[in-house]
Amino acid sequence: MSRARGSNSAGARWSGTGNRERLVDGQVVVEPKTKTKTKRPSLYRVILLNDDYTPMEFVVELLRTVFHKPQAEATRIMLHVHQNGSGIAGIYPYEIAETKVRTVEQLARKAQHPLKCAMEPE
Ligand code: TYC
Repeated sequence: MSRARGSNSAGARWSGTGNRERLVDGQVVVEPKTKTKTKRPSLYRVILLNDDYTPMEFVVELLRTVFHKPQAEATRIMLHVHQNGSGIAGIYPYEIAETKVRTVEQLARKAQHPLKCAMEPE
């Protein structure tokens, strides 16, 4: 429905089709609504995988430096991975999660540890 702009008896403005309408040859033309709503990014879990060789201190250090976990939480996550086979290092939007995975694997490779890391949709 297209309405002219105006105000009600209480003085409140009502916009109807907002500022999307114009007159063309005496006809009211309403532009289609353009999408302006923002969407929250979908999130991904970054998963650390256990192995038999990567030193515990190395994993804790990664959790502190790459995932910004405090010492106690980093230790807790590392032990969880050690005991359960895998665990969540953090939850991030896609591109950030991707960068964390790459950073972990680069640092592990450089230190010659077999540590593996993955990401999965939250
Ligand atoms: N299991 C390793 C060890 O006993 C420690 C470890 C923990 C390795 C977590 C990887 O993601 C990992 N040294």
